[in-house]
Amino acid sequence: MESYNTAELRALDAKHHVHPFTDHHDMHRRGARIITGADNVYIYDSDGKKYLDGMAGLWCVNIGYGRTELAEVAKIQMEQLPYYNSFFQSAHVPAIELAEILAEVTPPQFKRVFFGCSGSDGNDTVVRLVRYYWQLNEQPRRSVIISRKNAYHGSTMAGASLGGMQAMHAIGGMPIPDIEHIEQPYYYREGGDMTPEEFGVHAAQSLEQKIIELGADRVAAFIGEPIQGAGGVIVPPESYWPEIQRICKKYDILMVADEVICGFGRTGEWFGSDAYHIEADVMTMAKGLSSGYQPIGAVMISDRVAEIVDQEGKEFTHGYTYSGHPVACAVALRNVQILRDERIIENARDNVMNYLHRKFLSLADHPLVGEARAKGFLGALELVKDKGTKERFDEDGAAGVACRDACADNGLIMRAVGDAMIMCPPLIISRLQVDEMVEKIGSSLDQAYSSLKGR
Ligand code: PXG
Repeated sequence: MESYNTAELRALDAKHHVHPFTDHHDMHRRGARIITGADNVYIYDSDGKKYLDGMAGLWCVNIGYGRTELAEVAKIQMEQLPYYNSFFQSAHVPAIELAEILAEVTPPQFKRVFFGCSGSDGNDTVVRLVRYYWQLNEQPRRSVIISRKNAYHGSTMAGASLGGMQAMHAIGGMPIPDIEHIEQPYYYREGGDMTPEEFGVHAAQSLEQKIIELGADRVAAFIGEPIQGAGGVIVPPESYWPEIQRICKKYDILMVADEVICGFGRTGEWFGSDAYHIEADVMTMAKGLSSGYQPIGAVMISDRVAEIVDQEGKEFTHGYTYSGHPVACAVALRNVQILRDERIIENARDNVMNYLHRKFLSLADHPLVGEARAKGFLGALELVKDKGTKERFDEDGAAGVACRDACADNGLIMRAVGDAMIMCPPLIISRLQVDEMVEKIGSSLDQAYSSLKGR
């Protein structure tokens, strides 16, 4: 194994490298974790320490690490055609083939796709696309897009504006005009005395209230993640999406499913839209599209919305240099073929998912855990001081950080969202590896619990 000088790498990192969403002072005081290799569900740092990656990278490495076929197709594609664009009436084979397979694996209303490089630029595409759609339909006043508080749709101006993260808006100039936010279906914290089913309908009805307040003739689209990921794995009650769907249909509003996390098997189905029977008009995808092996995103366009490309003499004035990048497309194509041909999603759902749920949900017995919830290969633990009152530890996020750090010490990567601990492992995780993950979470909870009690 190659050896690294961790101290030197950390010093260089501190000197030159600006990280996303990072408190640099804190990171450099502790020393950045420098990841140097990965295989299957494990990653390795520069000191040779092994971690089970309970976050699949950043919610993306669905097929797991170490699939050398993906490296091979990248090499072959780079040698043959490393770059060409798809502007000005040109195309290339990887983009054409990827578009075809995406039409096959996505819900039946989708036959067209627009490529980008990430989920964020995909949602910028969405904003422009749905507004353009209504312009073509001679309803240009329909420009408002309704999203939800605590949603995450990316970090570009449009993505962060669609997102409902107050800290991101606080930087200024956000949200951009004509973006509105409604309630989220967060039952544990906001359900009050309602049953989950009552609350699901109630939360969805804040969409109808907002439409009435704005006037339906102003509303272009609603956008939502089938399950909010970065917001803390908010699994909606089963009554939520049918009510959202009913409202969108009633007011003729486009439904946009942000499948950046939920897509490509995360929920146990190919798409979150399949899991919740959402009939989306537009779908944003990234992450699992290439399992993170290449940066690529895509926006699926339904037959209804396809008039934006089907009108003669009209042009959707939008595109990126790397829209449909041949290497990224070739790698994504092979990734989707592997998911399909090896039946990775179906095997994960049929052989591991229920076992994972049983094990993970049993963590609810721990004194620190107010609620454990899971759907597909996503899960969250709400950490509380008092299970009965749901009271948090004094400093918001303290329990999450304590537990996340204990996990890392124990060789497990988990993400803390405030006081929720998140898991999102590669879909190839085995039952044995589930045991290992849940055991490590259990001992990390014990350690976090004793350190928090001692404060
Ligand atoms: N939509 C959703 C639902 C996402 O989760 C994006 C869009 C933006 O994708 P890109 O590829 O531009 O990052 C995301 C990304 C976190 C975290 O801390 C989550 C994301 C990205 C970075 C961090 O949980 N999700």
